[in-house]
Amino acid sequence: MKIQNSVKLFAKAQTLLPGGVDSPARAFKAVGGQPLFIERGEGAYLVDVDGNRYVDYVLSFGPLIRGHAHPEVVAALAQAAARGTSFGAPSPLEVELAELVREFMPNVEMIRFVNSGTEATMSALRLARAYTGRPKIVKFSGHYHGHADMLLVQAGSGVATLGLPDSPGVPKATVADTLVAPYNDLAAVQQLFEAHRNQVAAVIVEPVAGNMGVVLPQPGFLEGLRQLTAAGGALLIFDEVMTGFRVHWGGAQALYNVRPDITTLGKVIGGGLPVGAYGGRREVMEMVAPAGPMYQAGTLSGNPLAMTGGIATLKALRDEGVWSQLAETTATIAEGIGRAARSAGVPVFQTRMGTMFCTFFTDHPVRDWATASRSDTARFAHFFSVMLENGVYLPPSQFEACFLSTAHGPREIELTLAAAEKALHSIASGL
Ligand code: KE4
Repeated sequence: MKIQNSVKLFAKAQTLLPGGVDSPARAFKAVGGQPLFIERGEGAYLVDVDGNRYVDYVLSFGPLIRGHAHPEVVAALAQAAARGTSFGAPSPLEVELAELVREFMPNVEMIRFVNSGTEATMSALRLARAYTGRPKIVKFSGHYHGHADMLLVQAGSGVATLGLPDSPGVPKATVADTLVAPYNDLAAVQQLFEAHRNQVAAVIVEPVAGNMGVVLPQPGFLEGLRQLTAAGGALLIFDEVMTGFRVHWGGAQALYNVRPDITTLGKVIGGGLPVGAYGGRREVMEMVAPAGPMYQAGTLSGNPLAMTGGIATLKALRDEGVWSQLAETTATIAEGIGRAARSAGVPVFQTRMGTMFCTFFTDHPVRDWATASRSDTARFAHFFSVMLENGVYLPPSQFEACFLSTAHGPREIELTLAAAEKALHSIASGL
């Protein structure tokens, strides 16, 4: 595969951008080689600057559920841009997207749009602390909620991929109130509540974990968190930045029928434009300035382009036929990779939910960070590389999720499973 233009660009990028990228998750550090520079996206495909085409399962790490450059999304964005890109004043588009979100997620009675998932979770925690008057927050190891200081503790995604102990530059005082429990371990959360009685403002959870690979909640876990937080006077925050409109059209809260107090969103609700949001029960959200005293603001919050991208995307997801098609395609691909692994004699543990899936290179079930982190990352790197050589672009880490779009169809399934066959037999033969 010729990649000399990417090689030239990466050499130059490294003199201008730390590590040559604008997000560590793209750096290929865990899979070897170097990042490919992308010239354009087309439906289910990426095309790099050397003209190589790949079936794309990153989809910008989740946002592009309608695929790259969907004509309806592009046309809507072009029209919106021609009317002005940002007003520093409210626009009808914020109202329209807020109503659309509430149509899919009735628990989100009120919402505040921001510009990233990080801003959403950072603001949600400030809100929980303001509402409860308490200092502590509980998160789960291997969960990633963006890069706000107080959440960079035993985080997933790029932090886990790079094997960082956490991050320098985060003062101990800032994380003194961040408590960590293993995912799927209700007893551990109970112990934290007992050890810090009346101190816990909120539990924040990825209801389906997507930043240590895809790891599902054990039966009763989310319901247990709901009971524990209600009994302990704390708020339950579902970080659905990734799972929102991905594991189910109503998010994990619809799938598992658990009502969080606050939901954070991002990715799909911007259709590929920079966006985030936090929302939830009206009495909680009315703490947020200017309705209430908790301050949070943003120059481009709710900007017309991000709102338009979200509206053009969510409107297409109203059709339940879209969901059954997406879930069926996801299952076909995941099951096909599983069959190829079994026929090659390579042990894998596969997980999927809705339009997200993951192949762990391990011979035991994965239910938390401790079990996910025992995966054979060298085998994953080998799998990633052979898939890439055969025209399939996966997230460059064992600890990320693969995503589907409505643009992935029979041809993409065929290409993907043929590549998987080669990759898994290559692993088996030790090539
Ligand atoms: P952003 O600040 O990157 O928009 O969102 C942070 C965030 C919050 N919550 C969850 C559950 C998330 O998955 C994310 C971001 N996801 C990663 C993918 N693992 C973004 C990729 C990247 O950092 O480049």
